[in-house]
Amino acid sequence: MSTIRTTCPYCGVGCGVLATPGTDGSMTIKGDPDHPANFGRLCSKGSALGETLALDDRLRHPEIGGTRATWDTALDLVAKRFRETIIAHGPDSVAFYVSGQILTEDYYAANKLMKGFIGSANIDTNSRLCMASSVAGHVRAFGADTVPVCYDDIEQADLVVLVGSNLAWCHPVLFQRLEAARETRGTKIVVIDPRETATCSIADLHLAIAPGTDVPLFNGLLAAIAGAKTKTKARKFIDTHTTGSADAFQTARGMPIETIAETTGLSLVELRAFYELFVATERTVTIYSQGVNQSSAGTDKVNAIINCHLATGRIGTPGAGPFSVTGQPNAMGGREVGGLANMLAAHMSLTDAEHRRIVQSYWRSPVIADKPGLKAVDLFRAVGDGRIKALWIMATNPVDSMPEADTVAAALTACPFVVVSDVARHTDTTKYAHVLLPALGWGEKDGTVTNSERRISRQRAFTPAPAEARADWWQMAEVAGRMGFGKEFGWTSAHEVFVEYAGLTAHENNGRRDLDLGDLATIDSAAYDALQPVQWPRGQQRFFAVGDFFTPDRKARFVATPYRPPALATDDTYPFVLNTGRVRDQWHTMTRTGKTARLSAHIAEPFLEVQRDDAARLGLVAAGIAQVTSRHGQVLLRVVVSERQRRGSVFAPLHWTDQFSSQGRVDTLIAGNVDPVSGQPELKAMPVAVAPFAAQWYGLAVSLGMPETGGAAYWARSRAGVGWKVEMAGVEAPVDWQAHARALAGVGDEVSWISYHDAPTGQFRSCAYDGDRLVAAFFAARQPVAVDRSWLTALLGSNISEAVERGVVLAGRAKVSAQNKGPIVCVCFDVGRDQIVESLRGGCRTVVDVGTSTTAGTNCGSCRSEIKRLIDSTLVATPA
Ligand SMILES: Nc1nc2c(c(=O)[nH]1)N[C@H]1C(S)=C(S)[C@@H](COP(=O)(O)OP(=O)(O)OC[C@H]3O[C@@H](n4cnc5c(=O)[nH]c(N)nc54)[C@H](O)[C@@H]3O)O[C@H]1N2
Ligand SMILES: Nc1nc2c(c(=O)[nH]1)N[C@H]1C(S)=C(S)[C@@H](COP(=O)(O)OP(=O)(O)OC[C@H]3O[C@@H](n4cnc5c(=O)[nH]c(N)nc54)[C@H](O)[C@@H]3O)O[C@H]1N2
Ligand code: SF4
Ligand SMILES: [Mo]
Repeated sequence: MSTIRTTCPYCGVGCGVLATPGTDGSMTIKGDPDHPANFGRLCSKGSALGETLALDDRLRHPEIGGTRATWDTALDLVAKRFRETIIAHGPDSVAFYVSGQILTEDYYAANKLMKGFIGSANIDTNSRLCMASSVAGHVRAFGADTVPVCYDDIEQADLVVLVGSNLAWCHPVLFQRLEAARETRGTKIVVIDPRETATCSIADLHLAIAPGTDVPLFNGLLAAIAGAKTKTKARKFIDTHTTGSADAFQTARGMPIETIAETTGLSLVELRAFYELFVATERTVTIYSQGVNQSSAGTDKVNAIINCHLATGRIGTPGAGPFSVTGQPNAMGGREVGGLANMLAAHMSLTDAEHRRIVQSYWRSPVIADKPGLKAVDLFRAVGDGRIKALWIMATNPVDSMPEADTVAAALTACPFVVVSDVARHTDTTKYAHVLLPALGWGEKDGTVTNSERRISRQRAFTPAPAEARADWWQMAEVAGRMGFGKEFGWTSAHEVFVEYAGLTAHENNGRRDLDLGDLATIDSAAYDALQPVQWPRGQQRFFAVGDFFTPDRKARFVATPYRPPALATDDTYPFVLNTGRVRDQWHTMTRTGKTARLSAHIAEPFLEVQRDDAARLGLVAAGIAQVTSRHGQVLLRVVVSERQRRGSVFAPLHWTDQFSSQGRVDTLIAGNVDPVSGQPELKAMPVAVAPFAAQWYGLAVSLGMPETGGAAYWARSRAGVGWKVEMAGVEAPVDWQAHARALAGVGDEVSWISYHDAPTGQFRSCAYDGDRLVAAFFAARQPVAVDRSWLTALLGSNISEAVERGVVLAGRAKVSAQNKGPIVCVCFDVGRDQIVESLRGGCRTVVDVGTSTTAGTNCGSCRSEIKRLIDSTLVATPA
């Protein structure tokens, strides 16, 4: 088989991928040098895609009530239960909850079935947790959900402002493009984020803003712009192409700069430095992401940013504009088809009678939804209180990713009928399904996705589907057919769905709507298969340089944005603000990235990052365990003490689930407070209490088999080397350590154990050998176990015959320091922190030096910002 061109299934950068199957069943993954998103680059997650294709824990067959069923039986049951529920309780008693990770074709099918045939708008998506505030802000300002800029602009800008975006970890290839542009043109970079993130490694200015205070910061900027000697170009843009500036300026001027400083926690010097830089730099791009969107003032934050671009006329020209980067691979495609509960389809509005007529006539549908459906948080509340009685969840894991996650789980328990379409058999959501439908995964499915810059790319199949897995659009179409709508859902291929969708975007359009894919509506199946990445609108990279917005008067709207603090304030009981987000090498709920040892080597546990003084005051020790509680729930997380947090703020990743940890689901803590315009929940500012967890013992187990967790209060399991690793902490120590070690390891009784036990100090160590081969090891202590994890996992599965060496392993100490890698920084070449620090001691001074000496950072480049940070901290500590 030859090389297949496809698109990465992770983030919204939408990198082109070349997949080449080997004769041994392996898959070689490379960046596509011809794809205009990445020009051959891939980040750590993209590079490791070949390792996530293993079929273990795939959902292979439909199941009803946990028992294997045929597709016919399962689909009949879904159709029957949905139909019966609608007949008895009306169309609004059913709902779909879908995802920015399904393809445009899947999304189109789901949206068409719900809004045009069932006749309800109760279809919402995880994009509600992700892009809803950007969508709402765009619609308020531009009259449509239009992204005005493209990736080239990042390279052509002289100033890039990153607001609530950890681009280095979350859009790594865009970060690399920015980094490269900065090398050549000296781009200034400002990062606005309460935390010091990896992205700050290239920042000229980092504004460690108080959580949730972006609106006053940007209001202050707007006032500074208004007060600056007005440039005629900007004045002309405001006068000709916008309305509402007076109101917005007045609101912006309402807060004196001293109050802004106090509110944001920034100094006057910092504020002025930022404002002067912005005012002076014509070519400015403002990139923003979840620090903006996931807020109870998310839509205002978006408009406060857009206001500053309108006021300077910096929009739609090379190197200038507000840029909301999308999270998921098809977040943009979902917005295009209209997958949100408050949209209709193809950038048309539910509340516009003319739009409804256009869509209904095209769909030839019996009904058309005429009012917005329930948005995610309300949707699950309606499931919980019985208003929604049948729910179909597709390609998302709400039991982990929704706020008030335990309430979501309870709602699913109470719901009479839950269907889940997924690729994984075991997730925290599949547990609650009455019917499980196996979906095609990446590399098996076929269709299109749209990236952050409106570029449509093909995902192509290059490997056969496991067992009976079928495409998501096919599942939707089959159920539609069985509900009696077969005529309008008779597609036989993704191509047929795509051209129908493209036709809708062009239907009665005549230039009135931004989204028009008319020229793709007639492509044949061969042209669809060969489709090159295309940006819309065709032949135009940008929007709005000369105004012509999608509002009735074709003018953009300034929106006055008075400051509202986060929905919940801290108090004596819950004195810390919990911020949540992503780590470099994991993707959301880890159903795919958690399968690879390489991606798990970077960060293998759910953690809480705490500022040093806060940690000292709370009695938290580095690598100890913290108990974090809120009004909604409780979690246990590994403590990371750092200088990179603000005082009073703590950070935890969203990724860990019950599949990988004992109590790592951070969304159990978070209240479902939403932005009043977008309905997007506040996921970055939850008051919590933090206390040390009184662990009496800590344990570390590695094993070739999947180790048990032995009932420890805290555990986190990950792939490691050729096997597994479990970290543990507990209150009551096991009575018989040796029996405990055996029970954990899961490697059978045939192995021989070498152990060391020092009861008075609570030290227990034990290694299991099968002949010469190290097959498991268990270390326990009263303090966090101090063993180099990467050294130990590298030994797992290898032959160790010398008594001396076995003694070294049992002692948990690497023999020579060169073997000590420390925590892995570069996952491509398995280079650890200690090796990098060693190379710095050996004279390396730059990221390039370190790369030459250790190979770290020379493949995907995702770790270069961390290497930079190590250089900064190490060289300051040990000057040459
Ligand atoms: N590695 C990896 N990459 C991913 C993903 C993944 O799971 N893993 N997921 C993808 C998806 S779906 C998305 S949506 C994107 C998200 O990409 P990002 O939005 O870049 O990622 P997050 O870590 O969620 O949050 C960004 C930053 O917002 C900051 N922040 C918190 N509160 C505030 C505030 O009040 N103001 C400001 N200015 N900043 C604040 C946080 O400290 C955090 O560093 O990433 C995509 N890329
Ligand atoms: N606290 C907190 N919570 C958050 C966030 C945060 O920053 N903080 N971020 C929010 C954001 S921005 C997002 S996007 C969400 C993400 O949250 P989720 O969408 O819940 O996370 P995923 O793990 O991506 O879930 C995708 C599911 O679909 C399955 N899947 C993968 N491919 C396919 C396919 O082709 N078809 C089907 N049917 N299934 C498939 C996967 O196995 C997995 O179970 O989390 C949100 N929740
Ligand atoms: S930046 Fe990384 S995760 Fe995002 S699309 Fe590119 S390779 Fe995939
Ligand atoms: Mo997202």
